[in-house]
Amino acid sequence: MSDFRQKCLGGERLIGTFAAVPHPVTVEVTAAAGVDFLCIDAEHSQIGRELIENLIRASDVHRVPAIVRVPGHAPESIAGVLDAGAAGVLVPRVSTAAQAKAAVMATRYPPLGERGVGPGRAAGYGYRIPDYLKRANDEILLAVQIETAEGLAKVEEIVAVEGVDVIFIGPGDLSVSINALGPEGAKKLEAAILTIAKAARAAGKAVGIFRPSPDDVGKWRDAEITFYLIASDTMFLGAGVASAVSAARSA
Ligand code: 3PY
Ligand code: MG
Repeated sequence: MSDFRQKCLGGERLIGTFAAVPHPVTVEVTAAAGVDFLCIDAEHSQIGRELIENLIRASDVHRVPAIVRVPGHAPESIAGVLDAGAAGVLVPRVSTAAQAKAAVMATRYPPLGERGVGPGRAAGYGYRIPDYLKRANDEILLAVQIETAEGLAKVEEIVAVEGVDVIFIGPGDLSVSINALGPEGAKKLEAAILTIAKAARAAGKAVGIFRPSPDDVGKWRDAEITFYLIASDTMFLGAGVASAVSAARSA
């Protein structure tokens, strides 16, 4: 029994990162480093369906829940990663209640949704289907991203959708979509983030956000943002190498 979803819903602060490197070694290294969860990024990384199952397996070795950011809204991509054993899905660019409802339908088994039953890894390759059916709706996390101007304008209707667990803010896309780029746009972006967080909390949803570094995580405590994806394996690798080389050069 995994308590990952319950921890998210209960507002426990969880720190994860994106897995963008298409290799299980990196997932193992990251999982063993102590993250609370991983998000395999199949939206912006070159990670295809067959590889996802092995990346989830690598995370499972260290008992770290792995969710998957699916490339879009197709129900078959959501079903595919859940069948592979993902602890949940992160659905990008959700801008309307209808899109959020469609994500719920694809993620939850009846009567809450329309997910199809299959003999995937999650269900013991067919040998543990009844057991998986009993617990999947309780254990699978559904996070949807609000990261467009339309999503911001329709935030109240999106956060009201039953079956969505986490409203995840994508500041990168949001800043482009609402024209709040760079230092000049910082105030506008922050106001948009706080609007989304406030609406989500008022609707009883957990709130998450992407941060490129851990530097300002404390700043979002008052907004009750508890679900963090900090950078990615590729970003940590680049930052680690750059800082080591610079330290060695100045020694
Ligand atoms: C964004 O910032 O747009 C994201 O999707 C981060 O995950
Ligand atoms: Mg985005």
